[in-house]
Amino acid sequence: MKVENAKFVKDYIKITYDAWLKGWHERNGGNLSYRIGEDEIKDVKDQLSENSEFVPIGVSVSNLANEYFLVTGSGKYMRNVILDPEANIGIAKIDDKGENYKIVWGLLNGAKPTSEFPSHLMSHSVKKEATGGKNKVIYHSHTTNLIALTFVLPLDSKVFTRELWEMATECPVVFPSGVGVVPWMVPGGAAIARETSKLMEEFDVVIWAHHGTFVAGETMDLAFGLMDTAEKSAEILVKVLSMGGKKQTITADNFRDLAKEFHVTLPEKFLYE
Ligand code: 2HA
Ligand code: ZN
Repeated sequence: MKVENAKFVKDYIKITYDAWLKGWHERNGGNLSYRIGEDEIKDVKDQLSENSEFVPIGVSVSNLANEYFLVTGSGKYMRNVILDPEANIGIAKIDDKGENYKIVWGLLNGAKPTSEFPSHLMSHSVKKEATGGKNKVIYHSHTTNLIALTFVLPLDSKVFTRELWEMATECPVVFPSGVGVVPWMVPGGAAIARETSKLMEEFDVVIWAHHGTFVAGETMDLAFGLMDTAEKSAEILVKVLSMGGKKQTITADNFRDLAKEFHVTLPEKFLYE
């Protein structure tokens, strides 16, 4: 099967275009990676060229050895993926130590994976372990309202989680473990990858102060939906703060009632008075 016709590639393209329309991907902002399943890679195996050189990832991810990832190209625009997938995204294969990758499809003319590939792979590594292999997607975007909030709220997971939960009743059900916050760091390297992946052990949403958001999900729909839900909640909070702040809200006890009814566990550390 042609790679472009595989369902996981079509799903990937749909998300990149939907996300562009959301306004989260100015210029080359943001990137998406998908850990391709064994069945899925089998269907396109005859389209892959395995003779490219391995290059260092910059981090070590031994539990991802020999896995294949569909990933955005460095400097490539999310809005262009739909126009020419083979030029803007590619399939990277990890070596048998989890320390190097090579491009086996796409990223034409010597293009490289996103500069955030180390953050994606370290987060995949943590999530693969934590979900028994179920998590497949790591997605980074430049969500306008979540970024705006990092200029006014304390850069504290407890505050961000509670404020976002209060802005929409569905939030604690969609991200019951809360959100993590990474203080401002230089993007694109091993240090921010380590900080992000540490928080991914606890959270599915990690906000990079003054930069953007990382989410993890089992499917493209779940990852995109999670980004969309958190960002929608941030948009409401920006409006509420702009109107002079909360006059009433959802209380800690309201959340406890919600948790019971919806069968989710909400950590007490977020339900402070
Ligand atoms: O791919 O979003 O963080 C461009 C970025 C870097
Ligand atoms: Zn970014």
